[in-house]
Amino acid sequence: MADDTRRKMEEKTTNSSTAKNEQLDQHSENGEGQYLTTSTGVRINHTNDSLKAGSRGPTIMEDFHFREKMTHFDHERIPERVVHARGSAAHGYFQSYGPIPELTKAKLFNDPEKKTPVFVRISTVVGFRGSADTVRDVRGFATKFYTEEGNWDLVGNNMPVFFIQDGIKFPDLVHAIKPEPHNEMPQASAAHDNFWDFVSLMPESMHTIMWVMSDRAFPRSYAMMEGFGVHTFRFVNAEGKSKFVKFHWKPVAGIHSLVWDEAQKIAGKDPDFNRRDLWEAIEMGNYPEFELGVQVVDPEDEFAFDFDLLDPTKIIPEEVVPIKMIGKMTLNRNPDNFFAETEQVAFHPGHVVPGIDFTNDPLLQGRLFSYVDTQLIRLGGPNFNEIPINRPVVEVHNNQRDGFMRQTINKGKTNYFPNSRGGGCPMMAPETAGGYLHHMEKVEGHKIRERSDSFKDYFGQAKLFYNSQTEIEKKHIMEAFHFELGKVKDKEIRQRMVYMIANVDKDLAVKVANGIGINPPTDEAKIKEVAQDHIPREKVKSSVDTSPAVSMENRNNKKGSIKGRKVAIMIDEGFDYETVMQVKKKLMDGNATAEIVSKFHGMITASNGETLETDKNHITTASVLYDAIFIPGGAKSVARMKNHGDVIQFINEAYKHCKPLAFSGEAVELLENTALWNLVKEPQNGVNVSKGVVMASNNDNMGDFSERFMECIAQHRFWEREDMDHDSIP
Ligand code: HDE
Repeated sequence: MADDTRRKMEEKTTNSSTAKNEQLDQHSENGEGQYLTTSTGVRINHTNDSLKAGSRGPTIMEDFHFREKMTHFDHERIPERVVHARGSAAHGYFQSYGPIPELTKAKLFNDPEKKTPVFVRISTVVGFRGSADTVRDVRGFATKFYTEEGNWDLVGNNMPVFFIQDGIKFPDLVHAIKPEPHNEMPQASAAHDNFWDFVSLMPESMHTIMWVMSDRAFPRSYAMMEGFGVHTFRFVNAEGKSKFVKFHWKPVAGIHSLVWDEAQKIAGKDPDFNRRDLWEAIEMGNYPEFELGVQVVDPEDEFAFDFDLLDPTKIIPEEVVPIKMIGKMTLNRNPDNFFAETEQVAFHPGHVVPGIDFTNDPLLQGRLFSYVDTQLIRLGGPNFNEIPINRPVVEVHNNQRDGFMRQTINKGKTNYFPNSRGGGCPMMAPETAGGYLHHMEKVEGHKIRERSDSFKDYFGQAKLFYNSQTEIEKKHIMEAFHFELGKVKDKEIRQRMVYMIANVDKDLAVKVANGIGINPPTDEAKIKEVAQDHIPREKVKSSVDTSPAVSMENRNNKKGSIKGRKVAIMIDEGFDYETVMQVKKKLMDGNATAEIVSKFHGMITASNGETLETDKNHITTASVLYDAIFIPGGAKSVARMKNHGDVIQFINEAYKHCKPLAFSGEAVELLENTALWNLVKEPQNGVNVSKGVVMASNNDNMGDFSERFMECIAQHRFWEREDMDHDSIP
């Protein structure tokens, strides 16, 4: 094939968001309309009975179909990931906002016309594959970009910092946080003695601990959480000039979380909550979108901060170095097969393309070893890059050969380099042909096992994070410590943790101590002792004491979008059809969804004779699975609902979790039977909104009513309710 034709063909396949889909299709199978066969293609005539000597006799060895079917089944499981075992994934594409050649030569960023295919896997860290989605944990956010220069994996998390500063401590961290070795308890939870024992001896973990104690640890939706590359990476441009970069994913739908009580209940009601939400959003065409941003630091400014850029327990506050948005990712297709794609995808921070490079962050350096190593055991050998989901969309040519499950049939007589018998091929690629060049960083030093002093400010940014939270977020952090440390049996560990927290914030430490039956931290020497070799930061020009950007409330409560939210519309026989249709339409227009909830499944007849089918009944769903609740009028419907304990509990619980509620027509009367009646103002004429409860006793202003309800949904939560006395709420 002429070079030119080949190049054009390659461009055609790699220069489109469907390139990966087309490649995957070549490996797909669909049994629709087909006969059942053995793995070798022989058609099977009967699969429900084994081959026996007589219908009541023993099964005979000759039954090749039985043996093959059973043997394959016996070997179906592979080891789950040692961390991030539970995940869900989606296909999509990334598109750059415009060329940034001054920053990087990576082609995926330099052609805004190009759609680079991606596969994204989002995961919890600690729980096993079958654990629940909504546990308190960091979420993994791993993206494989199938670029025209090979695969780039951005293997990040939904929190911008990590627990440890050096990769060598990772096995200890993971052992400490996973269930305890003697009894394998607790599952998918950090709330146990081993973990807090470790943390209480590891001051460097305190910044990340503050993030994990915040509501970021249970995102409302995978489409509503941020993502971070965590480490400082490098961009390298065509002139070989390098700049430091931190990667950020910003969800277009805004950042929203659950509340802890809700998250725990969801873990029972629907352990697949986030996974289902992602799946359904994509099936409905409500595609999750994330903007990719970078914070860029010139090499001259490497030491301009009050922390070390190589320290993965530190952020660069957005107020110090603003984020430049460079592109957007859209997730628009669910995987066809969970195992083949989501389970077998193999990420590796070392998968980079020209224009992206590493720094000496010792955590990143540790990761560069671990990821391939782990795939060797998990996926059974060195050929995991040949599994369809892992293949790049560009051709692969090298002298790697053989190994378990080799797929490629390498032609030719040579499998070594240099060679003359194969015409010197495959050849080394000069930089002009896209050959990867490592950034020529000058490095020299003594071999030494020690931590740089510049990493030893363990508490400065933990303080920064805490001081940047709103009052309600601070309260949630305190409650999280009450929960986590309240589950720790060893009082010495609790006490040590209280002293550790005192290094972040004295007032918080006292509040935590009070909640867990421990003495407040009065001994200054002890506070210093747990801080170990901590060296407080020295303020520099770029220092800040708060960073509003790290508070979800500060950055989000003005967000106008209702995209991706789910609303329960509770009805019964005789409901008001028109208002349901009106509110439903408004929700659909904003790319939110509505589910009709009633006592039983089936068709419900409205007051005007129209019917609606229920999506969920009171047993199959719960208020915790929705962002908001709407109850329309209809005298008969409301009269029936007044006597349903489930409806009353639905309302009270949604109120307790600070969610928007809306009542129209006769439904306002329902409030009499709930704990809300005393808490909200009596409805006036027209539409009345109080603490996120929207009420209209008649249907005269339904346009306004729906509008106000949408605003409340966009706001997500009404924390002012939390300051009230909740004792009256069941
Ligand atoms: Fe990972 N990590 N990690 N990690 N990590 C893995 O690789 C590891 C770290 C992250 O959806 C494993 O294929 C070490 C930071 C994600 O498949 C393993 C260290 C960040 C995923 C591994 C870290 C991450 C993993 C387990 C410290 C955020 C899931 C299975 C030196 C920037 C990827 C696997 C997926 C998975 C090792 C720290 C993110 C064992 C040694 C920091 C999102 O290789």
